[in-house]
Amino acid sequence: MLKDKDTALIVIDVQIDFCPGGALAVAGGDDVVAPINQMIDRAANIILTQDWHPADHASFASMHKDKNPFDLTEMPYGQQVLWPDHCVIGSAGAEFHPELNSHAAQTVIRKGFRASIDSYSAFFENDQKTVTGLDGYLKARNISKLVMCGLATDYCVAFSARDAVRCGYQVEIVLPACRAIDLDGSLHTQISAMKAEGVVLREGLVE
Ligand code: VGL
Ligand code: ZN
Repeated sequence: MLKDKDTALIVIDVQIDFCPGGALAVAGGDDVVAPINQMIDRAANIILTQDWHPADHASFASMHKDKNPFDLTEMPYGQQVLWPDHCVIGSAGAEFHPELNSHAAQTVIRKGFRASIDSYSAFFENDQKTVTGLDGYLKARNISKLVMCGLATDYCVAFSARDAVRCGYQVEIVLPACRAIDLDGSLHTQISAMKAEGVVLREGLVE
């Protein structure tokens, strides 16, 4: 499947800040690198996403008086989790994991670069209106099937996969190449939503 011209491997946010020792470390985050590199070696089309925030990003708890990381707040577009400062544009933590074969990427989609809007999904920012351009890029290249993996299962991977279904793609996520944050049951919630909406959850790597 990964060798097919109409299929793309989408690698979500495999960045230093989401790996152990990083600012928003996901447990086992670096375990995804080896299986993802294996799939990169087989894939005809490879796209990476990169979480990419200005230092004054509204999703950072540090920007809100009396708030702590992982608290909730209301944004004009709805509820938003407040995060520790992470993936700041140009910082070491925003770089891809050094062992990820990032040079194989044909394009890199950066997201979350507007100070006032967070962006979990690779397609739409959290206002669910502002586009990243990924849908146009994929449609222009006649890519209709997506294999997704990376960090974090229950935030950027799930939001990307669910938006991809809404945009008309056939979508699989590769669970052994994903790791979750799991905040207040978010992993269970997102797995259920993905299944209900038609995302295929794979327990093994994709050939
Ligand atoms: C992510 C929280 C904040 C992710 C990005 O990549 O899942 N999560 N920014
Ligand atoms: Zn972020």
